[in-house]
Amino acid sequence: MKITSIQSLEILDSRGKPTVRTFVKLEDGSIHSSSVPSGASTGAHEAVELRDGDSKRHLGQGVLQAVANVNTVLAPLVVGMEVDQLKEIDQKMLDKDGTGNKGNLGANAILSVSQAVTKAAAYTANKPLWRFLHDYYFSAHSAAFPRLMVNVINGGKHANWNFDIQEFMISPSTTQPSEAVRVAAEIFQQLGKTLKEKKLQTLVGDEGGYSPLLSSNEEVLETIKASAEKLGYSLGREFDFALDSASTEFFENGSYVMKKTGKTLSGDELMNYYQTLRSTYRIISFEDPFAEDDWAQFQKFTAFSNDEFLTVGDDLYVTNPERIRRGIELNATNAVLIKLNQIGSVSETAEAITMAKQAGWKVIVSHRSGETEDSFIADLAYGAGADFIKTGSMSRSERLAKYNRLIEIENGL
Ligand code: 2PG
Ligand code: MG
Repeated sequence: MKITSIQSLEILDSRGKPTVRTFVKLEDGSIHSSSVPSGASTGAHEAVELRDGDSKRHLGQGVLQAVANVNTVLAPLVVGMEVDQLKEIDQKMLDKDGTGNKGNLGANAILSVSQAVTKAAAYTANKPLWRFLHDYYFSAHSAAFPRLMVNVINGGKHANWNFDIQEFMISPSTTQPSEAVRVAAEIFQQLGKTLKEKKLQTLVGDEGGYSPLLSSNEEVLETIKASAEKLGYSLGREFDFALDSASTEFFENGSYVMKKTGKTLSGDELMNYYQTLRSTYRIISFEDPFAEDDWAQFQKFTAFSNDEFLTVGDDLYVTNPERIRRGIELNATNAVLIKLNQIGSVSETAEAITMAKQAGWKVIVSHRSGETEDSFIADLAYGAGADFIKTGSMSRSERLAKYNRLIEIENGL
């Protein structure tokens, strides 16, 4: 079926910042839309998120140029094409952009079309999005439910630097979405009660986790653990801990500057600290434990892990197949974080996932800290058979949209 029109809009994300939503219309009159998210702790090597920079509108954060690029440059290119030619459509857009980082037309513009066209193609194939993604890109593996990584305490840039570590996550052991969501939600609710009893804040950060004034990372992990135990859940049995340090954000002149403790650590010292945390709290996954170009430190940590825990590259790889290839050659990590808007098209994202899987790495599909109600990543995580999905806490509807979508898939809806 042919695409008959494409139109884009400036909408707002969960932080109230502009983002792009694109509508694709097909010959039969059906309309399919998708929206793109936006990060705060972004990697330097990410594809370009085009913002207007004009200080009057939205403090320079408007995306009218990206919207115009969809309406006047990408639409004429793609309208008239068969909707199931997804790789060709993506390639046409990349060629038109002509840069390595989508700096010309904007990754936000290109991805919004890429995602909306993918949803339209799923519709014409009469398949749910996850099955379409699976059959088109990931047929070498089976679709499977990911474990959840649920960010119950927010720190770093997402919570005004209450903690140096950006994300304290719990990961329920079960992969059954409704059960995993229940366990995580119960722990989240109990954690809220515990904080209130201690007369601490229960206001939430960008990803829906609490950000109380606790004194240390250890106290955070201890408080979550105690809350879970109150419900009869034990660490290592019903759930594990995972961390995202987002350490690029506190890397200065070759050292890791911990704002909370006032300590400045070398890569090796930070690595030792992680090891101490791991031995006490059984942490199964360390995301961005080191800065985005600190390849050597990643290599050391991964070698040291002996595959007993995950070293995850987020800002390190920015979902870019070229950087992932380098990581595989260097044995820099044993897992990758996947974010569609870091690279800016669905087909390149699929390539990144496939490459990581072939290397035997674990794959974690992720949201951004600025999100919309679009639940594309839930279908992607299941269709690709990703090992984990990371999509925030058990509050804020833009986070729950993804968890709720997994429950729909589980129930065949
Ligand atoms: C991360 C993400 C999502 P942001 O660092 O993994 O949790 O944050 O979208 O701000 O880059
Ligand atoms: Mg991260």
